[in-house]
Amino acid sequence: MQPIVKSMTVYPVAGYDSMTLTLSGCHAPYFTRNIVVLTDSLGHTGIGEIHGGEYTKQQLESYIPEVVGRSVADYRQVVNDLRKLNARAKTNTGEGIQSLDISQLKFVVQSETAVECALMDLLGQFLDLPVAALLGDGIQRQSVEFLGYLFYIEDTKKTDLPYLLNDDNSDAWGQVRRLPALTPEAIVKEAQAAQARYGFHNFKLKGGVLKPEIEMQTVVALHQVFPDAHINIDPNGAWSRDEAIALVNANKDAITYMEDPCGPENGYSGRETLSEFKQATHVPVATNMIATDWRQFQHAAALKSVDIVLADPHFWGLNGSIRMAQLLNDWGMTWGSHSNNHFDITLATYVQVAAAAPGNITPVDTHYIWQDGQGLLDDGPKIRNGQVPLPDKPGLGVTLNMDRLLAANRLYQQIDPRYYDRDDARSMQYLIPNWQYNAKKPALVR
Ligand code: GKR
Ligand code: MG
Repeated sequence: MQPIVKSMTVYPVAGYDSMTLTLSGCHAPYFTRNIVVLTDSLGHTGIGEIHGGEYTKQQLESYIPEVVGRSVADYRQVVNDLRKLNARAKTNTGEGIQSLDISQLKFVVQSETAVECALMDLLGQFLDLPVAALLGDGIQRQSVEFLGYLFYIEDTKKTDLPYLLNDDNSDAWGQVRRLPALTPEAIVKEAQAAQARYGFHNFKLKGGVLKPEIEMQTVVALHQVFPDAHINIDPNGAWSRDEAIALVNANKDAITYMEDPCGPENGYSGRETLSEFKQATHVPVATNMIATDWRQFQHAAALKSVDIVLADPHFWGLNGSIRMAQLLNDWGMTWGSHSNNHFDITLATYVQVAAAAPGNITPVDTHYIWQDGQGLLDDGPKIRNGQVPLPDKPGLGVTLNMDRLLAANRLYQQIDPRYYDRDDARSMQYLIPNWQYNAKKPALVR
C-alpha cells in the first residue's frame, strides 16, 4: 500500500546566535526557523526546515488541508498545488535580495520547499532510498564538502541582550565563536579554530562590514596562513564596481572567486555591474543575490554575470536546485548553495541535495558551525575533515529528536515576538545609535 500523509504540524523554533556582522547589521541573540513534521500511514515521520518568522509560518499552516490525506508518492503534484496557493508572486517586488534588504527575504524563501523536503523524506523511507537517489540523475557523490563560513563578530558586552557567552568551552571554536573578531588577526584565529574542529579546507568570509580595504587585508591574511585553501569573500554587493575591480585585481593571488562583490549602482543592476566586474578581473563570481529565480538567472546568464549559482534549496526547492545544478554543469558553470542560520535538518538536506548535484560543485555554505550544539536530530550530520558523508539510511537519513524540537519551540514562544522575523538593525543600534541599513555602506562604516 502506498503511504498517505496522516498529519502535518508546523513548529516555529528558535535557537541562539553569535553577534555576527553583515551588511544588513548584526545578528540578534536568537535566530528562528520553521520545522514541518509529517507523519504517514506507514508510521514514518518526514521533516523539513525553512526560514523563521510568522509570514512563513502562516503560509505553511495554510498548506495543511492541502497536504493531509495526499499520497506521498504523488508529492510533485502536492508541491505544485502548494505553489499555486502561495501568494508570494503577488507581493514580491521583483527586487529579490539584490541588495540584502532582509525585509525582502521572506518573498525569496519558498515555504513549500519545507513540505517538499518532508514528503521526499517520507518517500525515501517508503522506497528504502536516500533522498539524493530520488533527485535528478541520482547520487553523484558519497560525501559533500562544506566551507568554513567566517564572520566578523561584535562584542556582546556592548549590549544588554541575551547573547550566549561561555556556553561551550570544550575547544577553541566553542570559545571564539562568541568573542569579538574585528581584525585580520582575529579572523585568522577564528578560521584556525573552525578548521581544528571541523577540518575545513576552504573558507568564505562574510564582508560588507568594515572598509573594503580592511576586508581584503583579512582575505590576504587568511591566504597567508591557509595557502592551499580556496578563499572567497562576500560583501553582499556593498562594494562599488570600481572598488571591487581595483581590490580584486590587486589581490588576485589570495582570491579563488568573489561572491556578490558589487551590486546595483547608479541605475545599473547587479547583473550589469557583476558582468563588468568579471570582464575587468576575469575572477569567477558566485551569487545568491542576482539569480534567485529562473527569470533573473536568464538575464544573469545572458550577461555572463555569474559562474557559480548558489541555488539554495530553500529558495529553489530540492528538485529546482538540482535542475539548476544539471543546467550549470551542462553549460560549464558551477553549482553551490547559499545558507542562512539553520538547525541540523537543513544541514541534512544540503547533504542530500549536494550529493545529487552533478559535476564539479563548489563547497557548500553552512552557518551550522555557529549553531552547533543546538541540533534537533538524534543523529545530526557531523562535519569532519570539511565533509559530511551521505548517510547510509533512507530519506534524509536522520531521526528527529522530539524533545529537542519541543524545547526549541518553547524558546520561540518565550522570546520577545520582535525576534520572530529577522531584524539585524536592533542589535546594531547598540553599537551605532539610530543605525540604519544602507546597501552601499559597510555596516560599521557610518
Ligand atoms: O546570515 O547574515 C547572514 C548572511 O549574510 C546571510 O543573510 C546571507 O544571505 O549568507 C548569506 C549570503 O551568502 O549572502
Ligand atoms: Mg552570499
